[in-house]
Amino acid sequence: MSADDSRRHYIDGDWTTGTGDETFTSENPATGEALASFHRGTEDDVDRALAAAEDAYDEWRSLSYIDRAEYLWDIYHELRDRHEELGEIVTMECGKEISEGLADVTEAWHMVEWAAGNARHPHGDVVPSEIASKDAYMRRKPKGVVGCITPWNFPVAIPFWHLAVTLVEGNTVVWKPAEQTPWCAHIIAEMFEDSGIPDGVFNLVQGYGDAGNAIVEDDRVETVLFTGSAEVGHQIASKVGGEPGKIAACEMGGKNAVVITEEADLDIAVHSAVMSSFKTTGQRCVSSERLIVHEDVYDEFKERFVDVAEDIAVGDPLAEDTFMGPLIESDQVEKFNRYNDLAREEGANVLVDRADLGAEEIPDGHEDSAAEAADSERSGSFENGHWVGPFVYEIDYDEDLRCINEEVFGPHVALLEYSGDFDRALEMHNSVDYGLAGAIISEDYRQINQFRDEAEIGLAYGNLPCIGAEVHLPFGGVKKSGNGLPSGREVIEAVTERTAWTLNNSKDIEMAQGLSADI
Ligand code: UN1
Repeated sequence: MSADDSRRHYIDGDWTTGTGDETFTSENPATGEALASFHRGTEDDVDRALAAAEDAYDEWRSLSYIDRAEYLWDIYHELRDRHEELGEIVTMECGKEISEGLADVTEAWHMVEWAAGNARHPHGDVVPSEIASKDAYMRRKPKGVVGCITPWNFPVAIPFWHLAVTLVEGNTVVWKPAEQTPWCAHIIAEMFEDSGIPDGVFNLVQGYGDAGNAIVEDDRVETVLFTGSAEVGHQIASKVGGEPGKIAACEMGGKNAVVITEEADLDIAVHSAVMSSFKTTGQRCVSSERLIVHEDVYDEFKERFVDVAEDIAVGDPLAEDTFMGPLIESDQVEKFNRYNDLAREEGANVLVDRADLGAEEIPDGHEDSAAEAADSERSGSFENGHWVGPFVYEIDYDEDLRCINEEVFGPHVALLEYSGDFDRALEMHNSVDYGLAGAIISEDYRQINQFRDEAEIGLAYGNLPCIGAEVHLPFGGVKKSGNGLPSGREVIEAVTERTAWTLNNSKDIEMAQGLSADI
């Protein structure tokens, strides 16, 4: 692949190679094969994109909600029409198994549907004034130019979490997607182009952290939406935090847990724990790496969970019977192995160790797809894939153990036994610095309600896995997991300002709080 063949940035309504001469390649994590090559964005490219977004802003914000939403409805239909093709591309580029690739696209159109649908249900509160002759209400206004930085693990859904509401509300956008999934980003930009959205309203700069940083540091950007690692999110938040009026809404990782009490239905417990820990090969920010289990049910739960983990189907992500695809890249495999070693050093009793799963163990169950045939030569070999299987251990609980406090982002799962009442489970659950997602498995409504009220997390589930949030609910964390909501319905708070509007309908002036209006 030469630089000329590489796919371009989309800036001000044009496809451009940008000012840099470097390119980078998107790879299939299951095979290591190159999928496509892309131009790597520079600070100058970001500068141009921001200038375009700034120029486009006045006209875009002056359109009605309904008119702005029309462009998003076009994209909604395209996402639905191209569901299978896009789902396969998601799977090929980020390695998650095909039902997850398809669900990623479904989640994207759900978000677009919600954002564009709300154009016919404008937000804002009408508030009764304490004075009969006054009308009071709250209006929303767009912020201006919004910078979006998105991760690889939901390469279609999460961009739409950021983009859909932001654009419908009248902001313009410069977007830097993850360097691991530029192909999905490219297709999204093509959809925006096809929708006929005015030039400069939506801009895509492909590339790495330096391009993302240029967005974060630029004064023209009022709001940064970031979803990704805690490390990068905290850097962004501290950079932006010093500037009055500018905000960074960051949604980051977790060290999430499923709590299984002595009152649990163990079928639900095993099912929920397996889904929470192993879907997406443990690479959701909401994935669970801790299972906190009451002593009364511990042995039975352990036996059943271990049985499933021993057999869970790791393999070709395009094959329908696969449960877990590969990890995203070799650095992630190294990190996973490092944390497995650390757990051993910290005293783990290892129950399942399929970490070294070799490529020869990966069944090749997939028929070549249309998308693959069109876009890449399938090597048919999994030798260069980033394969791992589950690593499950039990360890005596100590709140300072690093292996149960630090996020691994892989199928690395600790079983932690507790005794006594539910307060102890909650104490263990809340002892980590993160606070994104968690679940309780119990038939006791008092325990369930206590978990809902006292678990220090933004997304709490009862008798369910702690993954699989719906887009029209708020999505975000507390503590080290988030400082805002760049996701789900609440993104509107980050990308709009509110004006409290009060209008006098009388010829007299009457003040609130009984303040004298005599002059
Ligand atoms: C993520 O974990 O990185 O709640 C996003 C879920 C999905 C989104 C996950 N709707 O599992």
